[in-house]
Amino acid sequence: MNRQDIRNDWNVEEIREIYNKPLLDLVFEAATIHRKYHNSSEVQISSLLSIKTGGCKEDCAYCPQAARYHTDVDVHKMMDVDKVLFKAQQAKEAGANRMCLGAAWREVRDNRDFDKVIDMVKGINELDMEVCCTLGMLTEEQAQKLANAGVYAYNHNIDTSEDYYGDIISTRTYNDRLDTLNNVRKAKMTICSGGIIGMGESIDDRLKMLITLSNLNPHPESVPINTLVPVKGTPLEDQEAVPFEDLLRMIATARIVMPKAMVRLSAGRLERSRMEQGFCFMAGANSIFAGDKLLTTPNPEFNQDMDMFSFFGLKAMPSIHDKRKQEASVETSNKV
Ligand code: SAM
Ligand code: DTB
Ligand code: SF4
Repeated sequence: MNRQDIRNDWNVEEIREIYNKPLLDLVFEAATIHRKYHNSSEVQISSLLSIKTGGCKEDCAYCPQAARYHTDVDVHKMMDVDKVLFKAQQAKEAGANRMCLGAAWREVRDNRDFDKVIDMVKGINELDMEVCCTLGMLTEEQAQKLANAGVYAYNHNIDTSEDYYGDIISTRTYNDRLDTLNNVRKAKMTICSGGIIGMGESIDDRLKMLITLSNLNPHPESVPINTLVPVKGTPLEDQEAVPFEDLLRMIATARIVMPKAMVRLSAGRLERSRMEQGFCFMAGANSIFAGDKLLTTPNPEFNQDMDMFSFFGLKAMPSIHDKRKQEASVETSNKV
């Protein structure tokens, strides 16, 4: 490993210089780093499931699930454990080997709903699927409980730069988010943290967000780059669409500054053509959310994504369970 590739001290001038390179030079550099640290023919497929929908107390300006905005989202209480396990089984049969459970909570509370989540996590692990959760803020103890139940990754986005955060959310602070990430790290779950582009922030805000993420030591294992899905009824419903070039530059820059992370091409894929998405995979994206729904908004059909994969010669990445099994079988055959 070249030590200089993995850094926790990027500054805004350096990142700006990378971001503003001639487009094809930028993509080439990102693709080169990508191929050094990853198998570039593999893309992780994660399936998202909203286990508790809408009615959230927070005021995140982008979010269709915030109770204070009038959106078309149907509020739904916590799903039953059996139903979630059934959905996980279906996702597995369709080809996903990672399941991400999302709840419209400000923070986790120590109540029966949290106990249910713990049972869901255990059940999904028994299906040999990797489990990720995104449930809002966590204390150290709650993080430990999730880790003990078998949660592999915790998603908690910082969303934008610290400077712009207050324009988007007022009901919690940037530091609240960072505290939870710290608790996730202490509990030894992997960190999935990224943000959203297209909320009216400047390019520098996007780059500062990448600096905050890359200053985490170690880097987040997974960095979702969402493009805003403007939802009617939210304060950001009329935001302008993000030019493709901006998304591509953002993905490539994230790949260069966090070489080992999984960079996830997250919300907003419906608005991108197959070729545009292919360009993102070239520039270092190596993970997607698949299935016809994100949490509450539409996403490409699973079969359409599988066609796209075969068109580009991509295949689904093995889950952490598959990798552990492969390692165990190599160890056994070495002993024989
Ligand atoms: N309530 C928890 C929280 O806020 O951490 C978990 C669920 S929340 C919906 C997860 C993430 O989805 C947010 O942090 C945000 O980055 C992303 N998100 C929500 N609404 C979005 C939208 N309209 N467009 C793009 N990303 C969105
Ligand atoms: C993430 O970064 N993107 C996903 C996941 N983490 C939980 C959520 C996207 C949500 C898009 C809006 C919706 O479907 O409600
Ligand atoms: Fe609630 Fe999460 Fe939506 Fe914010 S992003 S309103 S915390 S569900």
